[in-house]
Amino acid sequence: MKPLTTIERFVLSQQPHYAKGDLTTLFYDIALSAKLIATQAKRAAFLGEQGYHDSTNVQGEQQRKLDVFADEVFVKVNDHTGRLCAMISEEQEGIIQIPPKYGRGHYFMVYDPLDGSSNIDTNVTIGTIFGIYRQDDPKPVVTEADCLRPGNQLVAAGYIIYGTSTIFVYSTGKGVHGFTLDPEVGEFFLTHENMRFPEVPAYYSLNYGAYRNWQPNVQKYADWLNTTDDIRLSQRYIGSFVGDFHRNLLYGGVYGYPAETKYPDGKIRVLYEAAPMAYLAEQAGGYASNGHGSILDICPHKLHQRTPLFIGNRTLVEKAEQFIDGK
Ligand code: AFP
Repeated sequence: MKPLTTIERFVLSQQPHYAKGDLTTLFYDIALSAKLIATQAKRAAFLGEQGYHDSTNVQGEQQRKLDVFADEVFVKVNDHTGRLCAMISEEQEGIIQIPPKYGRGHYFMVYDPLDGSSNIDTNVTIGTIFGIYRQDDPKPVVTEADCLRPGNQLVAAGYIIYGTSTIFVYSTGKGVHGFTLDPEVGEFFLTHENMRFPEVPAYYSLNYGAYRNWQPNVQKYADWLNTTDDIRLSQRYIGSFVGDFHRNLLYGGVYGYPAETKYPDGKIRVLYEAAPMAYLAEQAGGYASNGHGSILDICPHKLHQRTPLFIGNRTLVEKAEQFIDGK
């Protein structure tokens, strides 16, 4: 039998000797949140937890019941641990302040509790994305100025994919590692150590239904992906960023969500979607761009700012930049 390494043990083993264990414990709490969300997603149909909630989020999107549940889980698991000073969620307009009675930690977390939520009721892959920043001197009230940071200041990022199994993928700047949940014992075990985009990519993932709404240079890039003899790629698009990214990380490829008529600034949010995934992509030997430059260099000027996004194998993302920006 191979050694069984749990996620906490692995995170701990990668920390410097002076670390106090806060980041390790934070990972434990994120893993717990993931287990709760995975369990609820599996039971949603018979618990009456599928379908829409009677609320809309800051983006004006009608929330699904599982969006609301996942967001509540993240808040309730993480707000009282003393590890965080604030949180920012896709589902909430403002900064989630940690109640003073719980004590403020030296990290703040950005997250999308349930990505790809239009897939929930069809039993298709969904995910959670998170990023962690350090806040060395947390004030009593954390402000937007404290939180609006570029992805190149992330100290950790990851995602959880809820598919045929639940997999937790993360990086603390020392490679990208994946852990699969054993649902019977409730533990994440190391299954994918040091994940890297394969050199030869297999897939491209863009929503070709939006082709007519893309700018001509994006259309030319999409045509190149379709027709080039340089490399033979197949098209796969789930409509769940986490799912598309995970497949492309394992087999090589590029995911793109360009600007389009409906989303002139792109659809993907900088702070809690694009930046954490860009951090993972670079740690796995890939790259993420808005078509002009690195996603990790974008310092958002508002919490829910969107961006066009191309992410995956560096060669394919740089090709997008060549078409879009003439680079
Ligand atoms: P939802 O969480 O609202 O389903 O959005 C998911 C997402 O942001 C991303 O995960 C998908 O790749 C993308 O939207 C799908 O959007 P289209 O349906 O426009 O292709």
